[in-house]
Amino acid sequence: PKEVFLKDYKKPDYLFESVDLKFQLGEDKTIVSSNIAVYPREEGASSPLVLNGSDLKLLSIKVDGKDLKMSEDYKLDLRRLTLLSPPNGAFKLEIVTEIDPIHNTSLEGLYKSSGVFCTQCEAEGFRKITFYQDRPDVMAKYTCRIEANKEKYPVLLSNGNLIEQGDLEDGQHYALWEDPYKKPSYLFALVAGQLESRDDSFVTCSGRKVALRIWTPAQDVPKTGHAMYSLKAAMKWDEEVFGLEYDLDLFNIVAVPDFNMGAMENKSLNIFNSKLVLASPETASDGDYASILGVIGHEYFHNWTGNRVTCRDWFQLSLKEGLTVFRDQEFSSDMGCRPVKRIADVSKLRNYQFPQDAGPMAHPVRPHSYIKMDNFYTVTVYEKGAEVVRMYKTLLGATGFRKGMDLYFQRHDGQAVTCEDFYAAMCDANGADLANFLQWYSQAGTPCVKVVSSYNAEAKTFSLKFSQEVPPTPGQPVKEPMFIPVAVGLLDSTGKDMPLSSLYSNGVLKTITSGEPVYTTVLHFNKKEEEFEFSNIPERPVPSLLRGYSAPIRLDSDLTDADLFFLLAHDSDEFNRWEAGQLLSRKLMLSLVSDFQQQKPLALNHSFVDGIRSILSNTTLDKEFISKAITLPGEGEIMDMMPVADPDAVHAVRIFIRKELALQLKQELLASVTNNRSPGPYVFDHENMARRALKNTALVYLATLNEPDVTQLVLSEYKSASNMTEQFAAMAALAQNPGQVCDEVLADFYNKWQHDYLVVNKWFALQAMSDAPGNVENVRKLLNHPAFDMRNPNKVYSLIGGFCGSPVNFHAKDGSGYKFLGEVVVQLDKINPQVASRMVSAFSRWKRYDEDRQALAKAQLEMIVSANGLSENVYEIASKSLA
Ligand code: BAL
Ligand code: ZN
Repeated sequence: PKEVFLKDYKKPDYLFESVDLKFQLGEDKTIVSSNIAVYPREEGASSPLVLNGSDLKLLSIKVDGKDLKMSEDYKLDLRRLTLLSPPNGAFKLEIVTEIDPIHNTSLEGLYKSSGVFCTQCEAEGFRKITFYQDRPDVMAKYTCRIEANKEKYPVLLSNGNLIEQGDLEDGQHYALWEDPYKKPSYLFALVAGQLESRDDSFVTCSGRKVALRIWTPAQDVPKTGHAMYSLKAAMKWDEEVFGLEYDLDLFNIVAVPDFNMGAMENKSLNIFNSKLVLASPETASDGDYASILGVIGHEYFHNWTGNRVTCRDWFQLSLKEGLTVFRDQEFSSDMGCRPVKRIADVSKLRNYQFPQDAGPMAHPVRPHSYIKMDNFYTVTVYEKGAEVVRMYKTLLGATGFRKGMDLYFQRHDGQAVTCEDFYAAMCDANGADLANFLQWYSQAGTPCVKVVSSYNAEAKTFSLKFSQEVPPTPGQPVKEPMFIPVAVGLLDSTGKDMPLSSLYSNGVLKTITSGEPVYTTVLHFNKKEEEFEFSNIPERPVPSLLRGYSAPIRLDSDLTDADLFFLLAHDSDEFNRWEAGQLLSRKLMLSLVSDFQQQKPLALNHSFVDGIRSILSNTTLDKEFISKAITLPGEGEIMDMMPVADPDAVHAVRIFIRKELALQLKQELLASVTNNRSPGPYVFDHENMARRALKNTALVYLATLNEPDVTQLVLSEYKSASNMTEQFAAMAALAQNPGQVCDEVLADFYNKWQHDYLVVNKWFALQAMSDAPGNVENVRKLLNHPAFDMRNPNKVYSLIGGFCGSPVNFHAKDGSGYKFLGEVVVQLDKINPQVASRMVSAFSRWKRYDEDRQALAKAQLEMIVSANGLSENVYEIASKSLA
């Protein structure tokens, strides 16, 4: 397979002015006609014109109305159609192709999902529809005419405005859509099917009335209320926070059950995985409601960050994705609880992105190369990319950041640009010099920062000495220092923030404030080593470092346990309050893992239990914050910190601590359950979600005791629950203890919900994640369950993805988990390479485990790499994992 490199980027020789598409949708084949106005980028150019194409049958090709001849005028291979000598100057290119959407199980290009035709073109799916310069820097105006059987496909949608529709002969009808905005091919979309819509409207800040429609099969329309609420909230928020207004009179969202990603931001026709649209209190959890809010916002925000201003090439993906994730994170924070959202986002980064950044697939936020672009829709490009955008805001302030955004749109509206263009807009708008900040785009690996503090009582100065190391990653053995913004506050002995007046670094004394007191300042740490000294500090402070998690780094400080307990109790920065508790938990877990490995008895220290007790009983704290603060770090996070990951030891320790806490805090946990029962019907707001979160966390702790009184309590919570959040949490709590009660509840849940495939997916995932010994056999059985279907990505993510997320069974010593995944990947790859490649990623950190496990995992990767007809998607991940 061919690798594509960023350094090889060349501008296209030909550009497209306009594209008129016609789709004749049929049951056994679909005919696609395209009519493209082509012009050379530079006058007089006469190089060949290369069009991408995949799985297409070419029916005809014409230039300026004349049929072209194979070999003489054009060449055709499996991946491209080359016009050998196009005319000098502008010309019309007409191509007719035949495609087979019905048998397209890759869910890329045009395919059918539950009877509905739909498209997915990002990143390179448009080439499965017709021959085209399928690259984001070719932007054109599109029209799209769709013809289909009227009875089977009454609704015909594409991008932009509907300008004509009508009936044709033989029960056919048509619709003609025109998108007035130039766009790259990856934003093209088409939908045809039996759908109904929830209709609403939004009046923009300048008075434009926008029709909003969310399309689903008729029976699901009642479940689109929350999605519509989310869309309207997102439209308003983008106007208020970024001054960005919607630019057409219509915005459509379509929900389909078979979709590789979460959703897709096609211009004015967003297509969504139905999991991220459909919700009712009975069937969707608080987590689902929050994801819907965030993803509806995310796709809507792309209208400016991604669509109006797009990427020059796919290496720049984070330009739109990192920025849009940052925007959706901020939106969700403003709609809910900011510290809690920050904690959730940082946990995701640590549990998923840090391991990626330390493994064989480590890549910079802007990758240098790829075999299949689909493999780079990663937590690094998205979540670390969002952290990079957040750092601009931390460095420039809210006003400076907004100025940078305004200049970015002013300069680049309608263009396909690069990460440097974004950086330049941020710097130029603020007259700022962000020095080596661009390293965040080009260097992979999580920077490790050490900090040592010292207090000089005589001089009343407090100093922080920083040093940084960026670990080597594939292809990048040596790294340069990064620009790391470190937000710092200092706590006095009563726990209050000290006012910060001046700071000395690099031989320069900087005044932090001369007026209003300042309690948090951002240090610009951009060298290998650097010391910062605060003056006028009357007593030894406890520093609160990296407030709000101001940079995506691993921080190693000299804070003592006493300092951490102090921060946990007093820090005004709620994120750091949580972080102090996590640092204590991590230390404790690692030391117990070492005891476990040496077969020493495990014991929990009192101060830790007391710390958790005081949080649990603190009525002034936010309840969701409490729930997060009493939750231990994930097993993956702890394994990531060990020289050799030991899933059995980490799991045993986590179970031990949870049981011990449940035993010692049983009364407090019971009170958290009884005090937080639903006062009435389900409400999606922070207060109610926080209450449910705390109650559910308490239930999960209590159920670890496996005592009859507790089991009865959890069972009664399960039976009386009036919403999915509480019903599912109670079932999950019981499922920790395999046995009769667990089996009965699982059977009851399936009986209740078998008609709702999204709920059944939760049921699959819960069983897949079980730590019951030998659970792989149960998962194998579930592959044959009538509700399971390998062709539906959500089902695969629930059952197979869920299984790989369970450290003990996936990493079972006998290799049964690895063997299972190896077999599934080979089978799945033939159906859907993108989904198979996501699954094979579970093997990527095999070198982190002991030698026996390494040998077993390696054997599976080798088997996969040698499989016949392997896709490039899976090949890239598997072969890089083996390297
Ligand atoms: N652009 C792919 C889906 C998303 O990130 O919005
Ligand atoms: Zn996105």
